[in-house]
Amino acid sequence: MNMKITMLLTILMVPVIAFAAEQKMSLKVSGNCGSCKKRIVKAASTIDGVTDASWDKSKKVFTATIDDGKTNVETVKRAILEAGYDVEDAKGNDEAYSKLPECCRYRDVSHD
Ligand SMILES: [Cu+2]
Repeated sequence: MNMKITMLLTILMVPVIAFAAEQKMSLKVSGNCGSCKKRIVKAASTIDGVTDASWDKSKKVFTATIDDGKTNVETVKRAILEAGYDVEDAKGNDEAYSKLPECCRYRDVSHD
């Protein structure tokens, strides 16, 4: 293939690669109930580039689709920690946790 065509194809491919950045993510996130779910989903959804955020109450698993041109898993994880919820091995923000309604304090009470 001649050099000019190769270069042209390379240039044309760049936007395709740049926009094909959506990826699924999942994290283990502690929580108790529907209110926890709302807080977790809200914390993640406020980040630009996060869509389809959800949290499975029985599995304690958070899932979302992220546009990795705009954000990343680490940013989402930090937002959920800030809301007071434990993510994977990291402990959620204590101050935010202490402000949760009593029924949502998953470290002390469980609805399972
Ligand atoms: Cu709750």
